[in-house]
Amino acid sequence: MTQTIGIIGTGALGTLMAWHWRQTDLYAARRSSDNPPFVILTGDDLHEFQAMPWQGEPLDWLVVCTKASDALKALQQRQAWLGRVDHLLLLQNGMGQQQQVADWLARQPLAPTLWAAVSTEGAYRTETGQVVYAGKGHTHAGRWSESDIETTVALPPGVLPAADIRERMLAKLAINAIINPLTGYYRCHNGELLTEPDRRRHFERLSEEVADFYRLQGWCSQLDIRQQALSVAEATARNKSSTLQDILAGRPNELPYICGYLLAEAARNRHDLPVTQDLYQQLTSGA
Ligand code: KPL
Repeated sequence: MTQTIGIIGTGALGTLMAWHWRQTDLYAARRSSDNPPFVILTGDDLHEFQAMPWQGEPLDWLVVCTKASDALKALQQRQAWLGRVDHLLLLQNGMGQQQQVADWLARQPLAPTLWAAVSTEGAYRTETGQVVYAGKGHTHAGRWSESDIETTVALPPGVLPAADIRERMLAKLAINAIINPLTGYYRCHNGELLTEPDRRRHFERLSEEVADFYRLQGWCSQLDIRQQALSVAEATARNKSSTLQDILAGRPNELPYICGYLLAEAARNRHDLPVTQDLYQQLTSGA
């Protein structure tokens, strides 16, 4: 049966997901009343397709692809319609917003089940506003509050079930906590963190700090954080990180939900993360 899916947040990742789900009954929740088509470049092909404007129709899935900081506000603005949504999926960088949303949903009379997702798909928006599908990856989703896989719920097309969604999100957070602040600080492409000696030393110090903290917390024990950060920086060498893109565009960045999350966890455990703290202060002061 065709699924009914709504998307909030029509940035690069939201547009890519809309492209994957274009065969479903697809809705886009936008702030303005005009409903422009989605446009995406995959390889050499430019595709244009339309979603219906969401005005509270019943949905199997409402997928939130906004920035982490906008997730709760976006849902609060559509509070009256959430009783008609079966499942809510948060697909964003960072951590902290999932629990904010979970706490808010717990106070609502009729609330969808809450899921979180992490994606290795690559999409970005060019300076001219064009969304480009830059690299195929995988999107995993799991229940936020229960650790078991829900076999009875059909996930949106192409999304894979994950019983360990928090571990997967923490694993991605570790990589974002290394590459994103450093590329923002040096205003450089991901690969340029490795090729210039001062940046590379900074990369090594931050990797060690994040890896030590994860060990202390007992998070992602199977993950070699430094090695993984190296591999991702190499594989995405020509990318501008999402943080750098935000900084260059003068938008608020997601570091409060990346470094800020780690710093809050560290503070709760009376642990210092001086390299993270220093970068975070420099990149968020005045933001
Ligand atoms: O997820 C990313 C981001 O930019 O937010 C990485 C993995 C660092 C790729 O650019």
